[in-house]
Amino acid sequence: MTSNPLGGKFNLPGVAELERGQGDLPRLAVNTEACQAHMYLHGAHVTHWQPTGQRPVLWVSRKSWFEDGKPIRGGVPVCFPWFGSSEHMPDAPKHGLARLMPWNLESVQQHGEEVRVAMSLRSNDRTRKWWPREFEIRHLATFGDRLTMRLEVRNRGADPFVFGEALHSYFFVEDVRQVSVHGLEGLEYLDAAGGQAAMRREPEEPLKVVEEADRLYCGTQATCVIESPGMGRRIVIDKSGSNSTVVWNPWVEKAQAMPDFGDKEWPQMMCVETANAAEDRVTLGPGATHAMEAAIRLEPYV
Ligand code: TA6
Repeated sequence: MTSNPLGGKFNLPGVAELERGQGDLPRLAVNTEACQAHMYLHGAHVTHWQPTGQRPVLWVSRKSWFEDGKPIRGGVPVCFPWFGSSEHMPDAPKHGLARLMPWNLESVQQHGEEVRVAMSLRSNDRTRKWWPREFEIRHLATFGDRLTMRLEVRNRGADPFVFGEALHSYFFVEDVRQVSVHGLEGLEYLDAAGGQAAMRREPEEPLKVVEEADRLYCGTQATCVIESPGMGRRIVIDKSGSNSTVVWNPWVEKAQAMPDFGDKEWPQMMCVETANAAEDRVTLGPGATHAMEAAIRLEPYV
């Protein structure tokens, strides 16, 4: 058997191996009885998770960049230390810095049918340029018949800091116009679609997306379920340590305006994001750690 020079001590032969992915970027490829998955070191970005016998759960654009300094379009971008635009620096990269740079692979372990991966990012010259704070963020991903993603943020500096974060998850659906999202009924949201932000309230019924949607719901810990009749499944998103949920689909014109998004791809994706954003941003004291987790599983649609 030849050893994988990329993986070294992290390789679990036949189960989890480091390989060159798109754009020649290193990624961990998981292949177990329970699932197949990919996680890039770039952004600690999960791009693929497919439980055995199911179609892929995550969506990635065929036009995505796979390049240092640019975010991957699809999968689960990690947004940190802010969500959306930076409050104080309008020129700073949107959705923070974490999704733009390589993370450190800390460990890969097998526990039964699950593979647990830990990646971390520490404050460095590239992050201090935009955000002069000392931090460490760890992404602990568990790949099995469920996918759990846990972000742990630690303040390594001497002063408190405030941060926003998101697991900006892109789910693969047969047609966004056919799905409904449960868990957001009756909630107030910040509607950012169409350029003019406004507060609105959802009716007391599951959300159906019938036009561009860019909605931030604050103060909610609710589980969300994407009901996808065409694929015969429900995607269940449980969360903890998260008070915000974001729903996004760019629809026709916004999709056309994005260079890394295919013009006709928008019907196949739906973002339901586990986040702490806007008024739910987290204040973290020196030495303290905050954890946010999303746990994703499939159920049959009956
Ligand atoms: O989560 C919704 C959102 O903030 C939208 O406003 C939308 O533009 C999207 O994220 C994608 O952002 P990106 O910077 O990845 O193009």
